[in-house]
Amino acid sequence: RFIPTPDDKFTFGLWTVGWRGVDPFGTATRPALDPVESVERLAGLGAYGVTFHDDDLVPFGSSDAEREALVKRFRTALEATGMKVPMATTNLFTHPVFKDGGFTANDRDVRRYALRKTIRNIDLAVELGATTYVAWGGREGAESGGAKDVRLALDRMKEAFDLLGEYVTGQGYDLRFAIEPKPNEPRGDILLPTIGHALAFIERLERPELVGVNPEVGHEQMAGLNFPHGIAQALWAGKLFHLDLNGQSGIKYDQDFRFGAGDLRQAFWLVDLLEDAGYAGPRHFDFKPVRTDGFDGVWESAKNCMRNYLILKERAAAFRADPAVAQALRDSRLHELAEPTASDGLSGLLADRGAYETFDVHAAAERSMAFERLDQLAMEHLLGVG
Ligand code: 3MF
Ligand code: MG
Ligand code: MG
Ligand code: MG
Repeated sequence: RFIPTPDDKFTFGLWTVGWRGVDPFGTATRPALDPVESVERLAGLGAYGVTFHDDDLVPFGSSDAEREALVKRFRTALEATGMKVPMATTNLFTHPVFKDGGFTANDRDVRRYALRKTIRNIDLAVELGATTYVAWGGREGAESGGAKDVRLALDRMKEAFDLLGEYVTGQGYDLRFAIEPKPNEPRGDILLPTIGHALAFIERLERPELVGVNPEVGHEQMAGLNFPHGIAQALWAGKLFHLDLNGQSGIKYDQDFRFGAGDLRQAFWLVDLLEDAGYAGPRHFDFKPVRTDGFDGVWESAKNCMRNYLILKERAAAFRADPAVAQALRDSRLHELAEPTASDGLSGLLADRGAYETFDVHAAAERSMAFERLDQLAMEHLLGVG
């Protein structure tokens, strides 16, 4: 049980299993992983595909010939294993040239370089079959107030996405962008810090239909936000183009635990939501295998990201199928929330004396919402005793 297959559409960033354990206080605890080995191992575990930053596949500064050879090897591994590349992204944060950002760096030449670096990898992403291009603006931000004029930076951010949209449209590419919000780390404050900020920004673009979001569990939780709620709003807006699954315990640094670790109850509601909404995109893991472990822990945690998703999927389905839950949902009047408030229109609402003049406010106030029973049933299903 809980053995994944490619039909489950689980994907992993090359940078996840390939993370060497470098953190702000310590050097690498594991050697580098060959992307080809990652593809083969993940395929063996039942994954659907991999994703990558340009520099994960082709180290920064490689020559054109080196790039060609690396891509060729990678493509051969994809073909041999049947692994897909549904998404790719750009590293605009590691090299010191991006210390003040990529698309919103104060230095104009850095911004132009960031766009060219992105476009170069977009071509490769499309060649490898990707249909989603993620943009995490990790260095788009500041540590101090005067360092960034945020309104101008947003102008430049919009300019970047407008240019990228123009590029993919001109090339006739079947590629959409997904902005990944994060509140802070590595910058003191990052622009487009939450799903909500990103959704509002997207509506100001020239081609809003080309741009959605790539929310990460831990990133919203770093801001103390409820991740399933954010995902629900992204779905409601038709903007959930992709997502990063992982684990996080509250408002801390970006922990990137395997999926299912950290806030388990939000993970349960997230899987319930994705499955109920019929989300058809990849279930993409962006996690960091703990630096205390060797490669045993790397593959163990990769396997368990998928396993935990499948366990939660089964638990959520059991919750939804339970007659006691159906009754509890009725008692909590979820079906009423699905009804329009004024199907009789504004005039009907205004003419309805029962809506106000004769409305029994006290009786309505006394009705229990019965949420405690509903939540306990959810918890018992989550714990496997439901
Ligand atoms: C950082 C992240 C990033 C993004 C990645 C994809 C290194 O906290 O989550 O991972 O997911 O750049 O755009
Ligand atoms: Mg992250
Ligand atoms: Mg994270
Ligand atoms: Mg991420």
